[in-house]
Amino acid sequence: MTCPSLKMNWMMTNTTELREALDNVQRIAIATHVDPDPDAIGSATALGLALRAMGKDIVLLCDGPPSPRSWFLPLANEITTAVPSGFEPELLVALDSSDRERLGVAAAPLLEAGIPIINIDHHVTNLQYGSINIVNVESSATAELLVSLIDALGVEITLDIARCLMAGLVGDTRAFSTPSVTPKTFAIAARLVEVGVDIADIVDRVHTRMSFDQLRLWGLALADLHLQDGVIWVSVPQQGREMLGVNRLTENGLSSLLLNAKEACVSASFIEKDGGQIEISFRARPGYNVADIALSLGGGGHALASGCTIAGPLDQAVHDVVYRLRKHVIKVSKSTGVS
Ligand SMILES: [Mn+2]
Repeated sequence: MTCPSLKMNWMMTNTTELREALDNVQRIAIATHVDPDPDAIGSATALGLALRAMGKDIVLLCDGPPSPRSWFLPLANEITTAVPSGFEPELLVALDSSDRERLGVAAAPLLEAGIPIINIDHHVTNLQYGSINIVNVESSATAELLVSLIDALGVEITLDIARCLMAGLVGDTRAFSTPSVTPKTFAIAARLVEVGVDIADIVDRVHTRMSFDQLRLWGLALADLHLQDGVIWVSVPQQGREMLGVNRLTENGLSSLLLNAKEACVSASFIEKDGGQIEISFRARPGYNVADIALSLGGGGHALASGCTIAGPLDQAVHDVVYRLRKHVIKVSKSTGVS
């Protein structure tokens, strides 16, 4: 049982530290995790806009381009994979990233240089790697957590900032349909709608719209669907993508789709990337936990949604990971009678 008043004080201490840390610097790097989702991009762009409103010079760092689901956000076109020469950040704000490695090569030189880090996140797997850690696992998204921080910085939540934050909320909560949604999530969403955010438009852009190529890729994956001991999975070899002419991987909601099968307790999609690395996305029904397995494989996430990237070959990766998932499902089903 957590004590609400203690928690409030803890947050206030951290936001005071945050304010002081930001007051003392001019050039700030904002970094988010590799394979960025709408919460990663929405949080980075929202904080970028807020810090710019405070008169700070910023650079937004991320490995790889934002997914097409986030391209529409203000500042998304400023996200870069390296600090521009001549810009020397004095502080690094890490967003939505459970550990330093997930910040990718974009932030690596700054981590090596040892500049102070402000770690803002909501993942239960967060390793508290910052000089200041603002980690609240009760927030449904990093974007949700950011609202009180932006308030504490005295920055007005403009329509642009609100759209970025809503994209993060809608992304991580699958349009307010996950168990992580709380009354606070709705209170924050209501505030953003009051500022003028068109929630239907954001949900459409973040969740519903899909390219024709992505649907074709799903078709290929679903043609080879497996289910064993409550574990459902698909794998897409690089060759298959080439055959379809789908070279650029967009983030995949495939693992969420798989969990629609009523026989499934956990799902996994394995996608072979260019270069042979295997990108794995996990989803679980309540009662199961795919955070631990992702973490043990060098990834991160939440109990019900996580991911990682591991070495190939694809067949071996599928074999090893499915075996571990089956063991987990069998163990949980035995201990709880869940089926
Ligand atoms: Mn998130």
